[in-house]
Amino acid sequence: MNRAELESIASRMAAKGKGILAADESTGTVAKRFEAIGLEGTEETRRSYREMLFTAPGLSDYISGVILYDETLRQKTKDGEPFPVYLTRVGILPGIKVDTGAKPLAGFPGETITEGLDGLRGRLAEYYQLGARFAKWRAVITIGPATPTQFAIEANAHALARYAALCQEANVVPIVEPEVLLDGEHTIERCEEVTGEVLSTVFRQLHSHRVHLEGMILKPSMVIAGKKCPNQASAQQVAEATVRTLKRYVPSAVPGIAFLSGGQTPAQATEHLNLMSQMGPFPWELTFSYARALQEEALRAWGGKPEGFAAGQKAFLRRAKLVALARSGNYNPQQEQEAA
Ligand code: 5MM
Repeated sequence: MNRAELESIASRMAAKGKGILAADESTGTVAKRFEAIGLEGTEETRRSYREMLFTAPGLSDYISGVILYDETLRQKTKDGEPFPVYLTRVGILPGIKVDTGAKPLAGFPGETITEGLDGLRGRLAEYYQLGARFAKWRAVITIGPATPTQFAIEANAHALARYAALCQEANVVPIVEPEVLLDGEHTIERCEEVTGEVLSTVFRQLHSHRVHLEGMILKPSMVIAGKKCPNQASAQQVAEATVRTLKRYVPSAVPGIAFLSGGQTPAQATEHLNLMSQMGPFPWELTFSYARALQEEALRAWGGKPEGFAAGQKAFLRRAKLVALARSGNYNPQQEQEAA
């Protein structure tokens, strides 16, 4: 493990004024996203969609790193340049999703365990050769009447920590993503309680696995009421509860916290981040690692058509700019009305 290299990559990922684009949707998830615009997911449609995003002019003003999927890491621009080589050339760090998905946890109905540890050491070595400098692993925690169980939290935290240790051994910065789903009827108070328990367990496991905290990024969900909860919290309440929870459970040695958007609308995810940024300074950089909130508008504007390429890039850059402003606390919700 080269601690200096890990720390330098982690601080570039969390660079001020920028954030991370999560474009690591697996084939099945892309198919679901493309369905919304009536497009079939093929290797070529996935490639051209990613090319539209990655080659948006000036993207590196807002984006420090992009999380790729295995297939995408091996694909090329239409000019024949491998995506990780292109991204590196324009000043954006390429990363790679290395988990193989959340699968049912045997004996624990309604809960999942994320798989992908077998063979991970070898895959990380290859990914590093292909240009990846950071990785991502997502654990999924579901809030329900009888979940999450302590066992599921512990099992997922253990897997996250094993993954993180293997990444650092390969000089790859781990993004540690324990997502508490916003699906369900739970209140914001229940989400705060569960998120606290999850973060506390994750950092205990990271410590036990000797993970170098200065060389990792945490990717948490925000503390938010379940989608079906009749009492939806205000944006201010979400920001306060999230910051309070992070202050309680995330060690100050962690250089960056990059939120996932989790199904919030682009405007909500932007506003929440903005409010939190205004509550700083914090011991860690507070930033974003959004997939849906950054891509939703771009996907629709692109529409899967070659003639939609420029419109897709325009919509994408507009949202990336707004989220980057929010990351510095300089976003104004009125900007939602303005065009790119
Ligand atoms: C929670 O999902 C991650 C962040 O995305 P959102 O901002 O949309 O919540 C995201 O990186 C996710 O892990 C990828 O989209 C990959 O998902 P799949 O389901 O394909 O592994």
